[in-house]
Amino acid sequence: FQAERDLRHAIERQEFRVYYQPLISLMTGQLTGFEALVRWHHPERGLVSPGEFIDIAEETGFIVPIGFWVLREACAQFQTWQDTIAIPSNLTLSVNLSVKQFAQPNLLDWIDSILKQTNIKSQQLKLEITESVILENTASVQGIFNQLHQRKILLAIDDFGTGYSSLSYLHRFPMDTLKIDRSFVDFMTQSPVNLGIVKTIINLAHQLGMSVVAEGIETEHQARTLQEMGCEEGQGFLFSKPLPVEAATELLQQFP
Ligand code: G
Ligand code: G
Ligand code: MN
Ligand code: NA
Repeated sequence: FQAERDLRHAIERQEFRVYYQPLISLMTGQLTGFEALVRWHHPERGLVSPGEFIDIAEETGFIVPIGFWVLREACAQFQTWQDTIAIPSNLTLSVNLSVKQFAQPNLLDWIDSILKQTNIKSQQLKLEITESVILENTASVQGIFNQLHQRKILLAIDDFGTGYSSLSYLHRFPMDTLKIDRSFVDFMTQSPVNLGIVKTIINLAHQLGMSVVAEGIETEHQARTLQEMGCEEGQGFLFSKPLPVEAATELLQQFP
């Protein structure tokens, strides 16, 4: 298995799929949106998860076409759902953007053209960015964030707690949502001190005007604890794994 060699042709050979993981309101239990997560159906290897190829895709730069393919595919699917099922207008679609995509001079044109082609309202699109994006090139990234914010596209900081960003400088960026990394959701239940740390992150995020999503929720206890601390949304195996498009469609059809 040579990921680098095989990645080169994976897009044209239509080997990528987008899976959709539900986000749930911890307050009401309602579906609030989906996160688009790429999967690779390798002809010999079968289903390859991003953990096995995202780093190589980043290093080789293939993440740029892959990332834009995912954005376009997920937006097109969202449009299909809007056209065929009466999905709530406040449902959001979250898509991950890599550092390498941020370095593309035509990033905003790409996003604009995808939104235009698919008729998705900018308020329904949430772009997930890791802390490394902010650390990479603060000045130009700030300009791009401001432009996305002007378009009313939502911005989320992903995997919060695993990198180096601090809440004290996050306030300089127009972030709408902070996603607490799943390692913190585990860590939280290990001691009262750890619980206090997570509580502090949630409170500070709220002070800075951000909503909070907790990732990797696997137990009712974790969900209840986070809900009591004011965390708005959750994502994790307790609610649902990332779903292939057919299963996500079924879920939406059951939506009240
Ligand atoms: O879905 P899974 O938990 O296996 O994803 C593993 C990692 O791959 C996560 O950190 C996730 O953010 C990342 N990932 C999944 N899909 C995409 C994508 O379309 N673009 C980027 N840049 N990262 C993705
Ligand atoms: O880094 P990012 O948040 O984009 O990645 C989300 C990844 O986390 C997905 O690949 C998904 O498969 C994985 N994931 C989602 N929910 C859970 C969970 O409850 N437990 C674990 N272990 N992984 C999860
Ligand atoms: Mn993510
Ligand atoms: Na994450």
